[in-house]
Amino acid sequence: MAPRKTASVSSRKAAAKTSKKDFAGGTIAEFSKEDELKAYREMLLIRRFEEKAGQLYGMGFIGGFCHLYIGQEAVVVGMQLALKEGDQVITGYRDHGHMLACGMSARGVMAELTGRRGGLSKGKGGSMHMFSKEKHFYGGHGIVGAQVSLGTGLAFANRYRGNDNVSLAYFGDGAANQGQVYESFNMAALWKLPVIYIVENNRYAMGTSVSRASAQTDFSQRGASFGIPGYQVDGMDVRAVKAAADEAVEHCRSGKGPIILEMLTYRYRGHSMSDPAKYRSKDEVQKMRSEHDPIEQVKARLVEKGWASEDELKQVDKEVRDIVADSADFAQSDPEPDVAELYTDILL
Ligand SMILES: Cc1ncc(C[n+]2csc(CCOP(=O)(O)OP(=O)(O)O)c2C)c(N)n1
Ligand SMILES: [Mg+2]
Repeated sequence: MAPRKTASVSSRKAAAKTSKKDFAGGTIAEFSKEDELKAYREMLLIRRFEEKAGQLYGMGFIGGFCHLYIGQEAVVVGMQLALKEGDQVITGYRDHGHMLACGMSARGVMAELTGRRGGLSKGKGGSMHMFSKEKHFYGGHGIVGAQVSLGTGLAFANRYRGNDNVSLAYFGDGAANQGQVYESFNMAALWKLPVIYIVENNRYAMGTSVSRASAQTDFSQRGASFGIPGYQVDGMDVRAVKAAADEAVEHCRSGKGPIILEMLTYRYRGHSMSDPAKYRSKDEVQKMRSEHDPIEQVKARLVEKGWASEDELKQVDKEVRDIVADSADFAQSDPEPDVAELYTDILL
């Protein structure tokens, strides 16, 4: 993956045009049978978990907001494959996939969605506010763009402590227009902080398409004026994400400062559960699903190479469904937090 030139505006525009058109990718990582199976299982877990969360929401078990990650699974799964113990992850409110990819339990996430005691924030945070110190997951943030400054702070802490951990700050195409993103870019570049900025460009911010909201739609180049390199990545292909992640992690660990990865991805569901999705056609969604689905791509490769039969993959699906069903049962039967919990975990 060669760095894209950042010198000329016209070359940037040309590059953006080509890669946006068809997800024409950069490097593709070589995946062994084990890699493919692992990616398949992890992406499927997120997909099935989100489908179940959607159902529970519809049944009235989940209050407040709930933003599903369906369609974007390859991004977190591919990135996570490049990390080592101690690397940190932070994101916005579309966060269930990130938590599962970090190894947080399906039970803990689902029970938080239903506001139960066994939830990762003891049932007091809900969908947008979950954390795990143990898994180095720092939320779960409802304020668009806030996680970018916080993720930069995590990188600062790593630098200050002299370890070689990196932090991953995920944010959306809409969040990329927030002012604090650029204040963070400036500091990260100035102090060469080990942070990977991952723009999950799913083409919409609520109901507003990227082209309606952004003057410069090639988000990989948003750090150009700070000298931060950036790449566009096929965020629907877990191998492309892994390849980009490997290079980005190496860049940060070796002290070269921040880097931006723009993931070209797509969300199949509405912005949140109450989105009628009138801003795009059903055909657009269907086309993405049938031509670019991240899970179907892995499945097709596994079958084509003879690495797994349809039956073996059905068995994986069953195991994943069992984990999700167990989490849903737990999330409905676990008690709500005690009223006294209203007075704990708060700063006065
Ligand atoms: C500071 C702030 N402004 C506005 C909102 C309302 N809001 C919530 S999500 C959202 C869109 C963000 O879209 P994007 O960054 O593309 O992320 P996506 O939902 O596509 O994952 C907006 C404007 C908010 N939560 N915080
Ligand atoms: Mg978006």
